[in-house]
Amino acid sequence: MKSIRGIVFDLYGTLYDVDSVARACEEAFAGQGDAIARMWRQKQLEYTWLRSLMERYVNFESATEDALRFTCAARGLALDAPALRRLSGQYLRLDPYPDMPAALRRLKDAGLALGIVSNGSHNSIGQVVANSGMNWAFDELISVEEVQVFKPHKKVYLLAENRMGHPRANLVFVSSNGWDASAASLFGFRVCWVNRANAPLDELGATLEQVVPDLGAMADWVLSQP
Ligand code: LAC
Repeated sequence: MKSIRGIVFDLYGTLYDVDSVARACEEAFAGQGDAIARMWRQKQLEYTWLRSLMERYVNFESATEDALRFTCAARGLALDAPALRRLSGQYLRLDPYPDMPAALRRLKDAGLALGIVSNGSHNSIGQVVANSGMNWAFDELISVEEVQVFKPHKKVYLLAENRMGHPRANLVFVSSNGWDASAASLFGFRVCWVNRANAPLDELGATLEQVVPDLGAMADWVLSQP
């Protein structure tokens, strides 16, 4: 194994808790917050994949709003324009996972370059990071906007490798999304899958170098590598 020079993180669900939008959904639609948040996230991902296949990129904010409109329509819920804006805005104010700041501090203190590569637009990534006071942690904030196609397209991982400035074999890719971790591994990154939900690995033909339950264990593993 090549020595580790830097780490690239997925954003949604890996560093920041997408379930934190469930609270706002619950306030808007009592008794349905969790179910709406889950379907919304799933649709949001589907729309990014479908748009990539269709070669009809829209930015992540638009895909997120489209997914919420679909989710409410599917559940027979009325969604007016202010509610759409308010709920979609929650994706800009996500809570970091509680173990995230300390884990990143340890990696940073070890001299590793840290970056985020996300489906989010430059604006979304920038706001999520700034709103959580985490700007100090990252050397690179990398958005798919630059290649106009979403993960898991290879162009996105190539963009991340180029922007981080180290060969892929010297970079660890960290994601809690099994499909993202799989694609990153097939691309050639060293991969650490943060499998919080103890889910089975997606059947995409990839093997992952390391699987951990949380970001603290991720930092332990990275720092134990030669
Ligand atoms: C992201 C999604 C895939 O941050 O979680 O790109």
